[in-house]
Amino acid sequence: MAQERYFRPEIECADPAQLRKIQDERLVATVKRVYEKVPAYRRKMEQAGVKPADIKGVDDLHKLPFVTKADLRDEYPYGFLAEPLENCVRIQSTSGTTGRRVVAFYTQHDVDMWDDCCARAITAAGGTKEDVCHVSYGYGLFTGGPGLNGGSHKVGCLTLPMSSGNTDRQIQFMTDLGSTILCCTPSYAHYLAESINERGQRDQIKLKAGIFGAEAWSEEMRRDIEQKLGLKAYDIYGLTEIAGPGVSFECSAQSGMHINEDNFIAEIIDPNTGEVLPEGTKGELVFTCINKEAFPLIRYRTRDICVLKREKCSCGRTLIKMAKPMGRSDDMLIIRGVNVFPSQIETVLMNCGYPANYQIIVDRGSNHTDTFDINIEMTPEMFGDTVRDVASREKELVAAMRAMLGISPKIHLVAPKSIERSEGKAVRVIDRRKI
Ligand code: DLL
Repeated sequence: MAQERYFRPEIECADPAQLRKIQDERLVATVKRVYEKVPAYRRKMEQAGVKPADIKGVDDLHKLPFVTKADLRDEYPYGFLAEPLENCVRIQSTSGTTGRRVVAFYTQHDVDMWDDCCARAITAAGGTKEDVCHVSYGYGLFTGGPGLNGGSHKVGCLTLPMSSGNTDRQIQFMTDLGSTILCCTPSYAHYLAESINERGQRDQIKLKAGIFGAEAWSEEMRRDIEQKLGLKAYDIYGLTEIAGPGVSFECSAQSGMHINEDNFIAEIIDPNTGEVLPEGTKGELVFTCINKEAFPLIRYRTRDICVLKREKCSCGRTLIKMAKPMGRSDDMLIIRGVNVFPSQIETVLMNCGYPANYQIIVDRGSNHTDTFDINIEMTPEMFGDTVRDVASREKELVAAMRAMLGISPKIHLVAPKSIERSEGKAVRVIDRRKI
């Protein structure tokens, strides 16, 4: 690890008590600053009866009110801005598919801090200045492309700012320029893997690592991509409101993502009561930014359902780890009264040998009960099966889904490549009940 430029053992492998001291100091300073500079925070804190002097460190964090996506929308665009606009150098924004966009502001300090987080992630995936880092996350308002691009520059990799789409060009640059690290969503990595193998170009690619995130993906999907592309796949997590990718990142142990705790404090709460839950308990992830100037959100509710664990990692890092989020609490489907996460469906499909694409369709039937259908692509080998073989495969899948979910979907095996591919985050669920 000695020559890796963005491995920071004094932070990443620090004694937890030492890290806590940094967090205490930064939290106190941040709370004081937002109270003075952001009327929306002052109002919220006054309503909760808390003053900056009540916050002496992380132990007092629970006294502060939460910030939700609805708060950000109400205060759009400048309501949570903690710096004069003239000190800001960038915005990034959420896609706004479920309502008004959220705009996050960055000063140069904030961009540098975020790039450092992504540089740590690339370094943890084995990246050095010898690497060719192929960034196929979207560029623009989405944070994926700009974040990994900045991290790759800092590490000193040769950076290929590909953005998403145009699969032919992606594969051509990958082979011509010898890309060694691929950064994109896991669903796009899976699509690229299929395309590369179909074209018989697997032995022309030199990928050794993939940095995949921005959507929930299963362990089974990880193994499938690793095997198809001959690389080691690392998870990366983040969200626009907090920074973008690099809030947490996976290391060689591949057993959860280390949170950059010198910049972000993580908590797990009960999503119904808001009560803080002990480490190791499943609940909603909440983040507090302690090293940001322009948009330092405090106790931001992510809606992501997840578990935190602090353990000595084989990589040497002591930063707390978060498990793979199993989905957002607002992604959770309630079908005929049963809670269903798309990631559970993906696990069943991968275990049963269906590594291709799928889509879940929920609707309200004529008798007002929910209908629950899953379209699943067959592999090219299965496509030659007889009608009877297909029917028996569908029956097997219904049984496996019932065992995992407790309810039975209607399964439809469809032709390979017949479900539309996404170049960014995959669209796994169509819920027509809301329309
Ligand atoms: O997805 C930032 C990002 C870009 C992360 C590239 C990783 C790589 P948003 O578009 O604001 O930001 O979406 C944030 O995506 O709250 C999670 O629900 C989900 N998400 C992000 N990373 C992961 C992951 C970017 N590794 C929302 N696993 C988050 C599961 C993830 N879900």
